[in-house]
Formats: sequence, C-alpha cells, structure tokens
Amino acid sequence: MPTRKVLFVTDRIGFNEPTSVPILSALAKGAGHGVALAVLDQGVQKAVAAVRSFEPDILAYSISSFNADKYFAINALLKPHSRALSVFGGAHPTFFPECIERQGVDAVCIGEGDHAFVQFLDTLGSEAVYGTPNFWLKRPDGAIVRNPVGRLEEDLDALPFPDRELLFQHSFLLRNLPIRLFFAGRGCPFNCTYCFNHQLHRLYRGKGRILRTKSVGYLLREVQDITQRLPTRFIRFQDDIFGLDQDWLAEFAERYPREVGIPFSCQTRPNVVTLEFCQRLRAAGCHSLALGLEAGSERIRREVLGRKMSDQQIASALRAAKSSGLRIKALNILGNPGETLEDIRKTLRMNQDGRVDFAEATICQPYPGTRLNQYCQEHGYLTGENTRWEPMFSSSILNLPEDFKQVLVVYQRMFQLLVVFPGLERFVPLLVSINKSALGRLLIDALYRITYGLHNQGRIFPAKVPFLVRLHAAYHVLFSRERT
Ligand code: B12
Repeated sequence: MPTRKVLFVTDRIGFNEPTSVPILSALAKGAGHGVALAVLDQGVQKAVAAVRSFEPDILAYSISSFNADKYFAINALLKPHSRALSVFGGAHPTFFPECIERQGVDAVCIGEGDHAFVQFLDTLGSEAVYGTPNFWLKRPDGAIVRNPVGRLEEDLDALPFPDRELLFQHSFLLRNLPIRLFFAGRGCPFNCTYCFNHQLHRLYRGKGRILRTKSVGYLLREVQDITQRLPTRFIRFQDDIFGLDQDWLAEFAERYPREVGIPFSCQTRPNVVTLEFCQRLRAAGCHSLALGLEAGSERIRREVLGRKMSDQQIASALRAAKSSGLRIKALNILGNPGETLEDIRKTLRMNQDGRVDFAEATICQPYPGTRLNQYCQEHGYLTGENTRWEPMFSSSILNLPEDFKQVLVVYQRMFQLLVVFPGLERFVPLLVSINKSALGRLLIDALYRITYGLHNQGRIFPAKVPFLVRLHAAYHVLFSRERT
C-alpha cells in the first residue's frame, strides 16, 4: 500500500481549536501516510509554495456551510499548482453532499470520516477506492459514485488522540493559550429546529447510537497528554451535551480532581439539569456551565425551536447551578419567527432573574437545511429558500418590520449589559437611534465586542493569559468574521 501525502488546507487558525483536522491527521499518520497543513491567512504565496514543495496526493478541506464558498475558491486557487485530488469533509458536505458537482471537487466525505478517510487513502489509485463508505467520488470521466454512510464510530477510545501539534506548528496563539478545548464524546440526542442534528439523526438511523462518550480513563489520558506538555489553566469541554450519563459523570467527578484538577466549563440543556448534577460538576472542579435558554416564551421554545421545556424547568436549572456555586453562561436567540418585543423582554427577564454571569445573545438565523428554515418559509418569514449564511451576530434576515429589526440588533448587542444593569433598558430607544449612524454602529459594536471579550473570558473561562497571547486572541475577537 503506497504512502499518500495529505495537505490539509485551512483559511485561518483562530482561538477556537478545530478538532476534525487533528483527528484525521492522527489517523492518517497512524496508517503510515504523510500529513502537512497550509494556512491561507499566513499568505497565499506561502500556501502555494507549500503545495508545490509538499506535492500532495490529496488537498483536504474541513468545511461548514458558513465558509464553504470561501474554501471552494481557495481550492480553485491552489489546485492548478498540483496533481492532487481535492477532498472535502465536515458539516457542509455532510448536509449538502451534492457540492461534489462543483468544479474542482473530486470527493466528499459525508458524516464521520475517521476510518473512512484512512480506507480512502489506503485504496487510492485502485478501483477499490470507489467503494469507500461515507465517500462520494468523481471518476475521471466525471461520473459520480455515491456510497452510503457506514456505522457511527462506536468506540471512541479506539481513536488516536488528535494531532494538535499540526495546528500548534502554525499558531502561536493555540500553542500558548492556556484555555484548551476537548470533547468528552460525540453527538446530541435532541432535535432543536435551528440545529443540523436532526439531519444527522436521519442520516445515521439504524447505524449506531448517536450519543457516544469516551471512557473516563481515555478522556483523562487525552487531557493529561496536553496538560503535561503545554501551559493549561482552564479546560473547555465543547460537547453539545456534557455528562448526560450519570454513572459516567459520577466516575468523572471522582477521578478528574485527582488526575487533572484544572477548572473546566461544559454545556448542556436546562431540562436535564438537576441539583445533584450541578453539585457533582462543582465537586469535579467545574467553574462554569453553559445552558441553552434560547427564548423566554415557552410557546416559541416548543412550537418554533423544538425545545420542550417549561419556564419552571429553566428557573430550577438556573437555581440549581447557582446554588451549587457554578457560574452560568446562558445562550439566547433573539428574533425568532413569531416573537414580539414582549417575548424578547421575557428572554431578558429570564436571564436577569436567573442571575446568569454571561448572557450571550445571537440573532435567529434559519440556515438552509434546518427545520427552522422550513418553518419560516411556511409561515411567511422567509420568501422562498434562504441561501444566506449570516453569522449569528449580524442582523435578522426574516420578513420583519425594519424598525423591529433595528431594535433586535440593539437588544442583541446590549444583552449582557442589560442583564448586568437592568436600568439601561430605558435607553434602548436612544441606542436604536444612535445605531442608525455608521459611527453609532461602530461604537455600539465595539462596546459589545469588549463586553463579550471581558465578561466571557473573565467570568466563564477565567485563566491568566500571557499578555502577548491575549493580544493575539483580541485580534481574532475584534477583527475576524467568526469572532473566534
Ligand atoms: C466546535 C464547533 C464550532 C466551533 C469551532 C468550529 C471549528 N472550526 O471547528 C465554533 C464556535 C468556532 C463554531 C462556529 C460556528 N458553527 Co459550529 N460547531 C461546532 C460543533 C459543536 C463541533 C464540531 C466538531 O469539532 N466536532 C467534532 C469533530 C470530530 O467532528 P466533525 O467536525 O464533524 O468532523 C468529523 C466529520 O465531519 C469528518 N470530517 C470533518 N472534516 C473533514 C475533512 C475531510 C477531508 C474528511 C475526509 C472528513 C472530515 O470527519 C471528522 C471525524 O469523524 C459542531 C456540532 C457537532 N457536534 O459536530 C457545530 C457546527 C459544525 N457548527 C455549525 C454552525 C452553523 C456554526 C456557525 C455558523 C454558527 C454561527 N452562526 O456563527 C459558526 C461558523 C464558524 C465557521 N467558521 O465555521 C453547524 C454547521 C452546519 C453546517 N451546515 O455547516 C454545526 C454542525 C452545528 C449544528 N449542529 O448545526 N462551531
């Protein structure tokens, strides 16, 4: 089996450490293949030079729909400089596999690519490659082979630790930022309408359990593998839902303080939170818990967002977290279809009454392919299919009165400050008029990004960050589209 050379290409590396590329890199290297990484924002010429000098067999891209067009353009730019095949994986090809028809795309991976990618590399150049599960491949004559997805990765302990070094070689920020990201598992069993998980459930029906967790032992070894080599003062578990399995959480809470003992944050949903859950997390060393509140109106949560939970459940989850000494990061969506200004105020009250420490507010974005997008079309909030992938920190694209949209933006930008200083709400009308001018918008956005940076880091992920690293991180918060 010939050794293949894979060049992963990414547009930039911010402070949110991507996970998929390091995992795939570790798997490819483990199978004897060569791997390198090119980062576009370090200079296009430098990336072209990397393509020329490395002479890859594969140009590999991990993309979401949010930045897909940018990556197809990057591929068109790099591809003429090599004889490599271009392979795309990640959320976008998983939910929109027809993107294989685009020029310059030779193969796409749908769903989990762990073992499928290695099989693809091992069989590349033979007819067998066209039987790779999860892969859709373009034959030299242009015909497309569409293979079904295989079973979900059931034993996450069987996977190698992510090859984070691949990223650290290109990012002073990630190597030195003492706030590190880990996943305790994969998958989410819930079906919120604004999220793509319901599509993932359909894609993998009958092909294994969606929610899988690494064993506590494996996870602690994975964390120690980093904390023993690099400065680490805070750990963020990025799982959509953390610690749903109470036996797993009991073992984690017993061992983590002894074997790692670094403050951490994690996230979950209010309707699975109990006092015992919060006390166990706190005993394990959890500093902050992120909870998706999303909307103050029970009707909106149930009928529009597909989140069946009562006001009481949310209030008791917030009380349980607070009384256990956990800091709370609340996630909120403003401008959901059918929401009135009174509903927005209800969302704000829910955060104020819950005494949350950092209230993140985003503006509802009904992405193509989500049930929320369908709902918006069926109820006249979208005219026809929406193809726009707006960041969740921008303005609303729904068919709503313009003046209401302007109020929405001000509530979103000022949300945390309105939670901390409720009295500020009487200035919202003034802020709306200030926000109408370019300078006003700039000032309000700057106030928002500074509050975001200070409160999010200061209250939710508190860690002493060296000045130079902080400067790098601030650059990404202030100047990147993703703000990450
Ligand atoms: C962490 C995360 C983030 C982080 C970091 C993103 C990153 N670059 O890694 C941050 C906070 C920055 C983020 C931001 C956003 N995110 Co996000 N994010 C996630 C999350 C929770 C985990 C992703 C992850 O690392 N999973 C773990 C790894 C192991 O799995 P994986 O990425 O799926 O990779 C596997 C396969 O996809 C495949 N694969 C992946 N890449 C490749 C490449 C090749 C060549 C091959 C062969 C295979 C392959 O193999 C991997 C191993 O099995 C997912 C939901 C989820 N649970 O997956 C949402 C998710 C990816 N995000 C989503 C969205 C919408 C966003 C935002 C647009 C939100 C917003 N409005 O601002 C922004 C966009 C930012 C951007 N630039 O993409 C959607 C994407 C939907 C879509 N159609 O693209 C998801 C799926 C959430 C959801 N359920 O709806 N996100």
